[in-house]
Amino acid sequence: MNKSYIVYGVDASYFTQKVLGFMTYLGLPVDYRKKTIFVRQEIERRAGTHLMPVVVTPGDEYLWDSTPLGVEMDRRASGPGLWPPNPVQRLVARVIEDFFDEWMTRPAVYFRWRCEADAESSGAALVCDLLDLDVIPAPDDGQRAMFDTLFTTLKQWGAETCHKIGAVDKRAVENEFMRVMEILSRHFDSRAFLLGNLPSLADFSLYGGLQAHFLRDPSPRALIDEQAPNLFDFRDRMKVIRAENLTDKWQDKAEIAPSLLPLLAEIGLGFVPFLEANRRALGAGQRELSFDFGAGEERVRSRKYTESCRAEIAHELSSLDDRDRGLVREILDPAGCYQVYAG
Ligand SMILES: N[C@@H](CCC(=O)N[C@@H](CS)C(=O)NCC(=O)O)C(=O)O
Repeated sequence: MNKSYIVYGVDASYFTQKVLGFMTYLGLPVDYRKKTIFVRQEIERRAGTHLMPVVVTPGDEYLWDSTPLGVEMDRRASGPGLWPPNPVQRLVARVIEDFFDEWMTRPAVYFRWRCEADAESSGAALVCDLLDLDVIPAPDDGQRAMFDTLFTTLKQWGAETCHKIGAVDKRAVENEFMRVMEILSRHFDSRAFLLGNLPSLADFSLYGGLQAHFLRDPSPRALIDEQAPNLFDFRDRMKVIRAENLTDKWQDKAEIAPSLLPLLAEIGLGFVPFLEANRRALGAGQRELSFDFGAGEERVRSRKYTESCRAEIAHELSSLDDRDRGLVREILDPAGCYQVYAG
């Protein structure tokens, strides 16, 4: 029996870096392998998904989906836990984690596939990982044709995906992205993590985005370097943090740092109205919806998975006692982020 957890993914993948980040933090033995086109079919057959990463447990179970994986791996590791113990902080952590997973993936795909320089560096590196190559094959190399074909396919996929998720207008995408990065950088002026005194799953979600995309792809990296430099330190801190070396324990506090409130306001501005519109569209059985992502109405695909994440958070909110729900309301309502989970 394999004693390690095999993680199949690629370096330039948001959720692969998120999962590698929290599994390493938790001290679980990880055997990271590239999900190349040569092993892909078998993994997808066993896991029942084409998405990555996929984790194969020492007991040969095939698991995927980073949020439930975080919960499961947390259960298997004896660490400080990936969620704050305080129900108010935990609920806010879930909202923020979901924002990174479901909304910040939009600029990630946008920069990677719509910005030429980013596609040529990180996009090409991703293709190398998929083909199990160390470098881009030279033009006269026998593997070059396969590289070119896959690269073209992925660029097309990226361009289509940007339209499906409403990440097309450069100004709208960059403006929202940079507002969020600047807020986070200011928050990390005085705090090491997003909530409380230890990293939560929300921190690993942000880490995954930075490590796989925003500090790897040249365009977002240059913007962050200029205007949100604390994110480099945050990424570096998260990369080496190990639960076993920590002397701190989670403090059971309902407190949310004032520097995090602008992030909640930002979530209330774009993501929450999308969650509401998406829910309405799905409720009416519509596969598409119209939404203004900052550059006028666009027709985009409705997203069932995103709605299921919203519903899970709503369920958690409904199971809080009246006092804690009231405290959550005091934090989320002024930001416009309460009703979407309360209804
Ligand atoms: N909800 C999943 C999302 C996984 C996901 O979207 N992975 C991306 C790579 S970062 C992927 O496989 N994309 C390929 C596709 O969308 O077809 C998770 O949290 O793990």
